[in-house]
Formats: sequence, C-alpha cells, structure tokens
Amino acid sequence: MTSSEKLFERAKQLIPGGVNSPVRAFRSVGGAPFFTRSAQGATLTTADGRELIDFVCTWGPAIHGHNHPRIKAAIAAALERGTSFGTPNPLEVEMAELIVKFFPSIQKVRLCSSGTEATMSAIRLARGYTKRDKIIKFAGCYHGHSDSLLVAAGSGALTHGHPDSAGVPAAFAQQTIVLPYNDTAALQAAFAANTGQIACVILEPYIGNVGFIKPDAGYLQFVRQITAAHGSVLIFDEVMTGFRLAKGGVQELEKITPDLTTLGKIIGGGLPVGAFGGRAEIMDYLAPLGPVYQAGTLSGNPLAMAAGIASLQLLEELNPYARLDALGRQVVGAAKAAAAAKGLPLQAPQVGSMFSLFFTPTPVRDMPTALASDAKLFGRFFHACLDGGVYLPPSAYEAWFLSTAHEGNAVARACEVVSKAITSL
Ligand code: HOZ
Repeated sequence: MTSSEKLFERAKQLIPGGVNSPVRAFRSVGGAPFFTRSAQGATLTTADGRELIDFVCTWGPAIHGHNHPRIKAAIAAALERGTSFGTPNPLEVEMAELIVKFFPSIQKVRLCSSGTEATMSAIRLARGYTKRDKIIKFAGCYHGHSDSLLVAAGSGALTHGHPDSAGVPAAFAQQTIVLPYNDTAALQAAFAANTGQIACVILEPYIGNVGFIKPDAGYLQFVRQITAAHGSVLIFDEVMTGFRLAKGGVQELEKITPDLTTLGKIIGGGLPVGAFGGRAEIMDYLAPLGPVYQAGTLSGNPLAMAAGIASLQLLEELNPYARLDALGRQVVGAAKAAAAAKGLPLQAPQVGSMFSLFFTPTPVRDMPTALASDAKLFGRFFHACLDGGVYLPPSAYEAWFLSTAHEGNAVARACEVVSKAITSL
C-alpha cells in the first residue's frame, strides 16, 4: 500500500468519504485521491513522493503558484503580531481599500471567512433590502453550500449526483427559481410570472462550476438591464473569477456594474476568506447599521488579510493577465491539436487562466450541454494525465486553473502530457 492509500484508509474511518470537501474525492473519475505533503510553485508533492503539475491551484486561490515567498513572508510577519484579535484590525481596512480600488461597483465591503458565507450573506442582504423572498439562480452555477443555493447546483453537488441536496427544506427551495443559463427568454418569463417578488438574481458571470462556460454575446448585459428594470439586486458571484480573469473580475471584462459582488479565494492568498460588497445604499442594511444580521469570529482574520493583501499587491505589480492568457491558450491549443489529430470531438472554452475540456461535439453553453459531454472518457483522460504527472480537477464538471508559476517548464511538460493522454484515449 502506498502512503496515500494508507492515509485514505485511515481517513475513511473517521471522515465521511475520507475527504473534507467532496470535490477532492475521485469517485466520479474512479480510484482514490492522493494526499499532498507539500506544494511549491506549479507542483504538488504527494505523500508518496510524486511530483505533479497542478491544474487545480487549490481550486483558484494560487494564482501566483503555491507557497509564493512574498505571501509566505506576509503571513510570517502577521503571525508575529498574533493570529486573531476579535477586534477590528488595520489589515482589514487595507484589504477593503484594495477591493474597492479594483472593483468600482463595490463602494462598501464586508469580509467573512469563505465564499459560501459571502454568497449566503449577499442573498440575505438582497432579501432584506428589497423586502422580497424569491431569488433566481441558474442551473449549474454553484454558490457555496447554503440552503437556498443548493438547488440545481454545480461543482461537487453535481459531480456526485446531488445537484438538489438532501436536507434543504422544500419551503426554502421553493423560494429559489432555477433557470437555464444563457437563456434570455426564460429570464424574461420568470420576471413576468413573479413581478415584484424577485429579491435578486445571482450568477457566476462566467460559470466555473459545471466546467468553464462563457456567456453568449449580450447575455450579461440583458441580465443587468432586466434586474434593474424590476428593482431586483444583481449579484455577481466572482469568488472564482474575481482578481483571476482581470483585477476587476468579469465585470471589468464585460463592463457591467452589478449591485453586489461576492469574492473569496485569491483575496485570501490561500487562507480562508470571503467578502461581499457593492452599492453603499444596500451594504448599509447590514448590522450594526441596518437590520440584516451577519457576523463571524474570524472575519477579517489578520493572517488571511496579510496573505490576501500580498497576493493582490503582487497582481497589481505584475499585471500578469496577458501572460496567464497565453498559458491558457497554450494548454487548450495543445489539447485541441491532439483531439483534432485523433478525430475526437472536443470543446475547450477558455478565458485567461480558467478553462475546461469537454469531450463533446456540441458547443457547451449551459448545464445540459455540459452534461452531454462524455464524463467516462474524461475519467480515462484524467487518469492518463495523472499517470503522466499532471493533476487535473477530478471531475468533468470543474474548471482548470493556471498560475504564473506554470510558465516555462511546467506548461511545456503539461502540454506534452495532455496531448499524449488525448492520443491514448
Ligand atoms: N468552487 C470550488 C470547486 N468548484 C469549491 C471547492 C470545494 O468545494 O472544496
């Protein structure tokens, strides 16, 4: 038995499924997950001593690669001053200033400890502000694991066959209207059937949780226009895309001003964090100013703030987005060339350092077209890559992530492995 196998056996005795987040399990691709001993740059070192080029990047945060010296130094310096205060601390203010600087739609921001908290709180805030109960979400979008949002959810919920989670009271789920993404007529009909009742529309503007999916031209503009016309709060969930596809996220790329935005991942530099922010008039509904309650012992935690500030400062200094896009194109280009040579149908939507490979002849523009891709073939592809030393998200329905640390050898080697794996299918 390998060290990872032994650890997994021990974990399964005590931790449901042996993992602390279902996306880490290999159940949909087959086999057992490896355990990671350490990570540096673009590479994970497993408990078995294998080195793997990592296309998961801790599910998004590691845009500068793992264990970046500047982020490590910032955490070490913060550690000297203490790990948690339970009072306001100066780093929270610095973080808020950075977020507001790069996201012009955010006038005020509240920091919390995870993306789930951010989206859950943004929904409550939208309901409190509008005094309406119903919300609209889109099939395949994943906004964390709070009750109202675990309906037709993507990510691990979809991967493991529970897009409508058990344990969510029917009365809660009834308040969530689920629509197909990229379908303007469905959105129009939902507003017409629920006039004056929709508190908010929440979406991942570019979906990253049913694989990576881009909006049709004009779709996001339509969503902005119809929400404004109906007095509903538009929430962009940029937990994955914020600071990753551009400093100002998808809203910068698409030139759209949502009312609220949720953030996480990169703004914690690899430590637990979340944030939601937007128009001051809405944000001031939050306690202690307003009637919508939201709180957290570790919110604005000084270690997470220090790591996140270092990560954002690096982005500001390096402006790496063109470089990251070139890396994304390189991997997707290699995969497409190998698939074309083999006559294998492949869709590979990509923006910057986020992309997915779907084995299907049909362009992927929503959850049903993503689900029509060949997930079994993806499982074989996943294992061929893993055998070759490249770790992909262990699901056909997750986005891949790149970091600046992939430049050079890592990306060249990964392209070779991905191409060879496709050829072997
Ligand atoms: N959004 C992440 C994956 N799609 C979440 C990671 C997790 O659930 O652990």
